[in-house]
Amino acid sequence: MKTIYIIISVILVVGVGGFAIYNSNSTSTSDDYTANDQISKAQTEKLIEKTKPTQPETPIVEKNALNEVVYSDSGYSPAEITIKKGEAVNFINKSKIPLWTASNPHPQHTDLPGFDTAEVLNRLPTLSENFSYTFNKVGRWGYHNHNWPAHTGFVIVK
Ligand SMILES: [Cu+2]
Repeated sequence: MKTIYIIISVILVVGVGGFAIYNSNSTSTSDDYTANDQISKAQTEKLIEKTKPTQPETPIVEKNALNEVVYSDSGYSPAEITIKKGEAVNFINKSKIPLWTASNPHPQHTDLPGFDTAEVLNRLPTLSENFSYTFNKVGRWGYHNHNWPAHTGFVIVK
């Protein structure tokens, strides 16, 4: 008879204890679930970030970068610009005289034939007229304003 009481009390202890453990586990499990859920979202975002194709963000820059040289009464700025082959340079005229950008040497313009505002426009450049030239030949090209040859610059094409 005593044995039955012992068995029953053992069952009760185990049962109550087990229920208590189950309860505490289920509470913490739901907390853990939320935490895990947030972590897994963050991890998923990281994974998505990592698995993104590693292409350059702006491949357009390669070919169509805005290479700008401003010409003022004090000359070309920047006086030296480095670009990639196939890119264009925009010469912006903010001076008081017409800008006739042309390849060195002055006055022949033969270092880079064709790099000559008047030749490209097939007329003389007018006042405050801008000029864009695409460089398809690698090199260090010196140029000047044909209307003011002391003002010079370089385009380095790589
Ligand atoms: Cu010249």
